[in-house]
Amino acid sequence: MTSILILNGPNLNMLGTRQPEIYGHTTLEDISRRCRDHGAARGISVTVEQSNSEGTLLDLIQSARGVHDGIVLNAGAYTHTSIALRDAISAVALPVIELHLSNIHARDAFRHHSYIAPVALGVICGFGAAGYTLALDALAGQLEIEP
Ligand code: CA2
Repeated sequence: MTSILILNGPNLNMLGTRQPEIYGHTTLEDISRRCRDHGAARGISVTVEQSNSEGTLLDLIQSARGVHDGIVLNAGAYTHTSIALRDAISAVALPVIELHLSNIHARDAFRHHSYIAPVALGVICGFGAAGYTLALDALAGQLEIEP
């Protein structure tokens, strides 16, 4: 069975509790359930993880090799700072979709640059929680799984 890891970075555990005008009302648990259901309907196993720690995110990316077929990564603010995450993605050699709930290009200038984007298969941003299932479908398309 195809397996996809959805990896969430710092502060995304607070989704649905604060700043709903930017990040919406949906909690990470809601998103996880939707993604697992979306995957199950397509014969894809979906694992959702979140960590506030850059080191744990690196460990999860490294451990994905041989276990998962692709990664949807919302690296949160580490997107704009972490060369280490970029190196881990390059090394793991799995298709990675960079995802953001908000349109990072319509926000602060420091959010316009991503260290991840050049090593990602593609980037989805600005569609809120719906972006996660869009990313799953995009990965499934790349992995040649029927929608
Ligand atoms: O739009 C996204 O998904 C971001 O990755 C979210 C990050 C931000 O640093 C990126 O530039 C764009 C921030 C996540 C913070 O999540 C919160 C959720 C609820 C309440 C407060 C913060």
